[in-house]
Amino acid sequence: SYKFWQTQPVPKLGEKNEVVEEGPFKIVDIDQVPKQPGPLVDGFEWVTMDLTQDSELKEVYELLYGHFVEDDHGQFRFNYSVSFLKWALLSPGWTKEWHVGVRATASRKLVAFISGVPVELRVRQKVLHASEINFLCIHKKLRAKRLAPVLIKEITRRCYLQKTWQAIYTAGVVLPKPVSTCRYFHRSLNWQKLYEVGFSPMPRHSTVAQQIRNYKLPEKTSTKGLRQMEAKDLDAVLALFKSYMGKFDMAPVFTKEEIDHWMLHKNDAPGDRVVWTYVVEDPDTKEITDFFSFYGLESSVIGNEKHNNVRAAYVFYYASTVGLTSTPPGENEALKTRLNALVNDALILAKKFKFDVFNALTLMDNSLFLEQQKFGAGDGQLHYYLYNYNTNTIAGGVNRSNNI
Ligand code: YNC
Ligand code: MG
Repeated sequence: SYKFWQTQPVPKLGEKNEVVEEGPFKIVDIDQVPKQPGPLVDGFEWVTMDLTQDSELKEVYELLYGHFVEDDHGQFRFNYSVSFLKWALLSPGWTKEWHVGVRATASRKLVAFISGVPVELRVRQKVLHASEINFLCIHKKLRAKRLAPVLIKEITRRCYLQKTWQAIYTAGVVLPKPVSTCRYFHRSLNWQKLYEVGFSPMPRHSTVAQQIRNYKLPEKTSTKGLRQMEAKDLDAVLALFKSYMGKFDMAPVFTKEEIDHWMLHKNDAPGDRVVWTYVVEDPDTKEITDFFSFYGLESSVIGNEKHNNVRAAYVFYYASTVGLTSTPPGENEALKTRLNALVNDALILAKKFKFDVFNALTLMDNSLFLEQQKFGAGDGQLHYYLYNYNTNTIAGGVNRSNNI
């Protein structure tokens, strides 16, 4: 019955999809926003985490490692790496006020967390100065005690204090009320391992050998002019990103600094790399005609004899000049051909970097390549939500690092 959510500035679940005038549900008077956090249950206290300190980052890592999102059968749990958390939580414009923890007063143990980072989010023609809320996590021993609403109200207060009146967030659960719902698709890179951990079933009448053959990939990429993105490509990638994202209902509006942050791998230890971005440089004109990116995120495998983790790569952003010449999205043969070539190369590269599976959501132009590249529908859904913004249904979500 959504005791908490029905008090919040979000649409009601049952409401008909009438066309609404898009805008905030409420205008907040900053003078009415409490300057101090609300009360917490006895024995616990609010803390602002300093994630520039490796020790505090490690505490968030440990909390999520043991208690963050699992699949429906409790077989897998996301294992966000320390470098991933740095990437996701210390993005341009970050503020430590939005890295909110709850500690047990006596032991100092971190038992809950919620975070936000700023994002300029375009919803159709309007650009919202929003926060992106992620990594809400409560220790398993403190579940079902109505702590989640307390955390959500606290991050809301802290967003309001920074004059941020809207937020975007995603969840696997249904809440009032999704603006968009996407499905997960998975493309096996290491079928045998996925089979052994219980992620991929053996299709009827198939064999291990047949499955391996089915997912076999060429050794080398095929797109002429494909190479890793470098700092010198920032302006070109930003321009391509801007024009390509223009065809979708909802998308972040990135600055050059944000493209730099989200696309360009910064020097972590080799095993800690988070994001891979490739560009296509036309051999004749030297023009950057396309780019694609993917990020890496492990899941822990719970209780398997042979394997501890599954290494997944996730389709992140991409753009192609091919896709700019015709509309509407989803009806473009030339783009379909191009994206299939690019994604096939992405699969080859991800395989080379030892990923076991390549994941994608049903958003952007992904429907143009999912089937041909042998992605299969998963059982997971991802719902997209906007806080304090009434909007008509949006086709496709927005691809962010919080696709959970
Ligand atoms: C969820 N994922 O419906 P009602 S996603 C939001 N997002 O409220 P309790 C959620 N709300 O129905 P528990 C939610 N899951 O009574 C549950 N709820 O209105 C609602 N799991 O609270 C739920 N991380 O404390 C109910 O439940 C109320 O102890 C129940 O805690 C929930 O990061 C949770 O899946 C999820 O750690 C913290 O189960 C816990 O079960 C847990 O009794 C594993 O809560 C990890 C996990 C969630 C990942 C994510 C996005 C979060 C978005 C939060 C909403 C942000 C709103 C915008 C704020 C800024 C505004 C501005 C400006
Ligand atoms: Mg609770």
